[in-house]
Amino acid sequence: MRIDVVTIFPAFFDVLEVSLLGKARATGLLDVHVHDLRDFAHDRHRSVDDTPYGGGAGMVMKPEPWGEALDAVAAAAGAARPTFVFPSPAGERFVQRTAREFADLPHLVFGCGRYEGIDERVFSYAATLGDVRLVSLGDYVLNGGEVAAMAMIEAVGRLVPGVVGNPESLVEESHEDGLLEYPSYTKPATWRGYDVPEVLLSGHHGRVAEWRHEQQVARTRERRPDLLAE
Ligand code: JEH
Repeated sequence: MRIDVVTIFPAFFDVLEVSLLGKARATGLLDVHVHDLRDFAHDRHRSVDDTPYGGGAGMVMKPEPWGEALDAVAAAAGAARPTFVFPSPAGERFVQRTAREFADLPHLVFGCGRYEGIDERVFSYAATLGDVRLVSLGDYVLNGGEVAAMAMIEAVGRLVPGVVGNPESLVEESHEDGLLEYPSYTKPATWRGYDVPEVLLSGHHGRVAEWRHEQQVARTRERRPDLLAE
């Protein structure tokens, strides 16, 4: 899978080298290219923002550098039409299903906005080059698209076959029952006065499975009742 990122803060993506995905990049499973939007701004100050038409607070990202940047990544990718992903507080929610969908695509381009966002015409233009998705990480306000793009790249990247070391853990995830996970323990059996639940030491696989499921339901009711409603 090829991933391009367009941003005014390329350094945000340096950590991709050290994370779980760093190895996948080294082996060529993930081909990630990060581009500085300012390289596509040609005025003396390499401006990427301007005041909003109609008034209002803050600045909006200018369309011209975005147009050039998107042309460049689309051309570099060749014939196939990429999927442009713009992290946005006004986007559809990014969920595990979205990650699975993106993991099946050959080419993702993440467009990271800053300020109050990107001139709306950029999304219309991108739609002439490929598919366009505006996607939100969640219902809270970030300062830009970079942190959201990073989370999405990690969620998508680990689903690409060969990227995650243990494919068994992915199989387990695909059998998700819509409940929170059960609690996990490892040695020692007693630590600072806290004991591992007796049932886990019992060797009764049936009782362990039953206990874990009860834990899942109880925690889901307590922490995420919205999941039980579905
Ligand atoms: C934020 C891309 C580009 C900040 C505020 C506003 C909210 C009401 N989950 C996410 N949160 N924020 C982003 C995101 C994702 N994905 C995100 C971005 C950009 C993604 C620039 N910014 C900063 C930014 C305007 N407010 C949005 N509104 C619903 C709370 C109030 C207005 C726009 C852009």
